[in-house]
This record gives sequence, structure tokens and C-alpha cells, in this order.
Amino acid sequence: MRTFIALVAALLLTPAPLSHAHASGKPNVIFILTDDLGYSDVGCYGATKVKTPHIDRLAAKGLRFTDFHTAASICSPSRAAFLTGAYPQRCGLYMGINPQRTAHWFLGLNPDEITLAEQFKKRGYDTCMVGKWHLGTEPEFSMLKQGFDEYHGMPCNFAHSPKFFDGEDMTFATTPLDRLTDLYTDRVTDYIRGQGDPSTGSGQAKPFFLYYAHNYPHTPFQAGARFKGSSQDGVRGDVMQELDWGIGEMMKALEETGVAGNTLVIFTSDNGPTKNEYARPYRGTKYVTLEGGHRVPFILHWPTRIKEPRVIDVPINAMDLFPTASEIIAAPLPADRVYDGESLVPLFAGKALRRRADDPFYYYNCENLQAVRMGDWKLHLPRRKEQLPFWEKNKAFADLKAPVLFNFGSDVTESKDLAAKHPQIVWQMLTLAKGARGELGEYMQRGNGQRPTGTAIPGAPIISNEKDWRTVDAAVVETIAAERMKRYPGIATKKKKRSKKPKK
Ligand SMILES: [Ca+2]
Repeated sequence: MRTFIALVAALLLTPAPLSHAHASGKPNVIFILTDDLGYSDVGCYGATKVKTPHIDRLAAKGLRFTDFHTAASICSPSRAAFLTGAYPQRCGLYMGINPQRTAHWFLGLNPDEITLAEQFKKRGYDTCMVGKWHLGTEPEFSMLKQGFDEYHGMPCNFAHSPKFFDGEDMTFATTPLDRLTDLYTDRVTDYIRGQGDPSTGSGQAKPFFLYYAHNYPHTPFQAGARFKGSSQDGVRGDVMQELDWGIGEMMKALEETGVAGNTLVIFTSDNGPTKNEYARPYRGTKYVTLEGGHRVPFILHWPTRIKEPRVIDVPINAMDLFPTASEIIAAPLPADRVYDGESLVPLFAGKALRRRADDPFYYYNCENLQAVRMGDWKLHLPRRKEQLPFWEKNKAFADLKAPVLFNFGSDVTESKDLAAKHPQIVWQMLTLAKGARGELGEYMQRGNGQRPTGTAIPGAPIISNEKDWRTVDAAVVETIAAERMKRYPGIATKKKKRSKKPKK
């Protein structure tokens, strides 16, 4: 009897089928990931020098989160976390991948990782990626082998490689930066129009997942002719306004094909901006674990399921995307690995998440665990210079001898150290940090929950910081160099030119 009641209750609690869904009942999902766009870079988050009406409209009709955190303050690890649902340290991709770097050219997101795109494929979706990949450039790490049916874009930072691809074909040896938003917008809108077929009356043949990872406002950037001088914030502002325009064109294509209602659009960024003025009111920038590096806009827009627009201050993070998307397409989470996030679906209807507000969030910078969040508390952990990644820009905390404790309740700018006043909280958070290091590692220390980094050369050393490459055995270095020469016969000449300035 109890079983029967439980069954009836379960049936009653099962969410109603999605209305206005296309034939298969599955929603489309578009994940817009901008690059180096900070907390106050768009109008609805406080921008004053640029106008972003299209992004603002998504927020005004959807959910706008004010306490969203990326899993890293630089590109590659942040992207790995979005796509795998795991901390970068867990999925093995915690370094900033640069194909020009001796220690990194052969690394990437492990092909054994299950990406978001692969989840969608399991449920019969069409998958497409437009934009920047930055999870390895060797063929072993291609996005086309990680669940995406098609690809169009600039896979790396311009400084790493200026090439533009359509699938595996290079269409520009040097991407015309002033046309980048146009190129992306054309492909995104063509893709949407090609999917939707309202003339059949039954909508699309297949639902789609589109990962739109625009390279802007990461540098270098140029605005298209129509946007030059359009903003009050120079070229960067013009580029922001053009990016916003492109999102407006994308929404238009969804509306024209009749699928806007049942398409979940996610808008966010991979990390904070390079200048603090775009991260305000938060302290810090990209490259650091102060809030400016991790706290960015996060907007969900889905008219058929998110009926009541709201601003939500519940702390959420990048690892929540994977379980959220999996739940809405009814794809079970793979049972053979740990997921670090939680589905945000309850928030759509104003319900609470399972995790408590004081469950910890860990701020790693490459292999160095630098801060822990617990409710309103944030503890910056002691650290030594040698633990820091080379891109670290937080000079104030570069050689931190004692923990520094902030409380967001009274201090969003991380400026008043309360560590001396709250030794018990400090102790509790140091204990959490110790546990995290045991599982997710620390500089020169493996954690028991870390999965292997993807490598195109099996058995090659995984070195996150180029400076430590010199510790690698000479014979191993030679073998790897030989493989590189085989793959890139001209590499020696190029290396000379590049050796002056290491790039992120
Ligand atoms: Ca970035």
C-alpha cells in the first residue's frame, strides 16, 4: 500500500509535459558563452557606457542571477567545467591551454570526458558549435569528436592562432576581426533557420543544442563598420554593442521559425574582464580568484518553462549547467563519475535547490586552491609564490602568510578582513580547504578525485606551469619535441619568433 501511495505521489509530482514543444517534446538549448565579459559589462548588470537591449530583454523575461560563479578565472579550465559538469581540477583540464607552449601543445580536454554535447546526442539532438573551443588543438581533442555534429569558428585565442574553420576546413588563415560577429551571427541564424521548418506544421525534425562561444570581448577585437563609434566606451564598447545586436538577430531567427517559446537560451561568460571597471562592484579581474575573476552575468530565458521573470541571488556556479541541461532533456547523469553541480530546474518555479546556501564553493587558480566560499563568507587561503600560475595578477595576495576572511553580507568588495574576529569560521573553512585539496589536488600534489588530463602523447608529463618543464627528463623532452616536429615540420622557426613573450 505504501508503495502504491508512493507511486501515485511520484506520478503527481512528475512535471507536466512541456507545452508548445515540437514533435519530440524536447526543448532546444542555446548556450551563449562570451569571453572575458565581466559582471557589469551588460546593461541589466550595471553597464552605463554601452547599451545591450537584447541581452537585457532575455533577463527581463527570464531569470537573472546575481551570484553566479565560473569555475576558473581564465578560458580553458572555465570552459572545461561548463562542458563536463566537474571542477576543472576533477576533469583534468585546469591549465590555460596554448598550442604554442612546449608543455601544453599536446594537451586538451580528455576524450574520455562526457561533454554536454554528448549528453544531447544521447537524446537524439542535433548539435552545433559556433565560436571558440580552447580545449586543445590537436586532432585528438577536436570538438567534432566531443559530441558536436558541426563546427564553425575560431578555435583559439587570436594570439594563439588566427585561423577560422568551417568543420575541419580552414576558411580564413587570418580571421577578419571586424567581421567576426557578422560571421558568427550569420552561422547561428542560418543554423536556426535550417533546423526549424514551420511549413511542415510540426516544427523541427530534431531538437538542437547550439553552443555559441563568441570570442568577444576578449582581445584583440574590432567592431564591424556599422558599429564603429556607436558606444560611449571606445572600440570595446562598440564590440559589446555588436555582440548584443547579434543576439538580437539570433532571437529574431528563433521567433521567425516558431521555436523561441521552447528554446532555453543561456547567457554567460567564461571569466571576468581584464579591467576591473567591467567587474564592478566586485574587486579584481580575470586571472585572479577575487570576485571580479569569477562572478559574471548568468541569464536563463525560456518562455514555456520560466513564466515568472525574477532576479535570483542564490549562489550557483558553472558546474550546475550540465545537470540542469541533462534534467530538461531527460538524460540521466552518467553514473560512473562525480558531478560537482546541481540542476537549477527547481529555481524555474521558485523552489529551492537541494544544496544548502553554506555548501562550499572552491576557487582554484590552475592547481592552487586560493579561496573557499561558505554562505556569505569567503576565505582567501595562505599561498606561496611558487604555487601560483604564471598568469596570476593578484599582487596583494601573491605571498599570503595568513588567511584573509571577507563577508559578502557587509562587504561585496572584499576589503575588510574579519579573520581575527572569527577564528572559528576560519578554522572551519581551512578544514574544508584541506578536504578539497585531498580530492582535487594542489600545486605538485594530486588529489584522489582527479581524472587524467587529455594528452595526445600517452605517458607524457602533465605540467601546468611552463617553468616546470625544465624538471622533465631530457629524453622525454626530446621524444615530445620529435613528435611535435613530425606533426608541425616548420615549428622550430616559429618557436624562435614566439619565445619572447609567453601567452595565456
Ligand atoms: Ca576568457
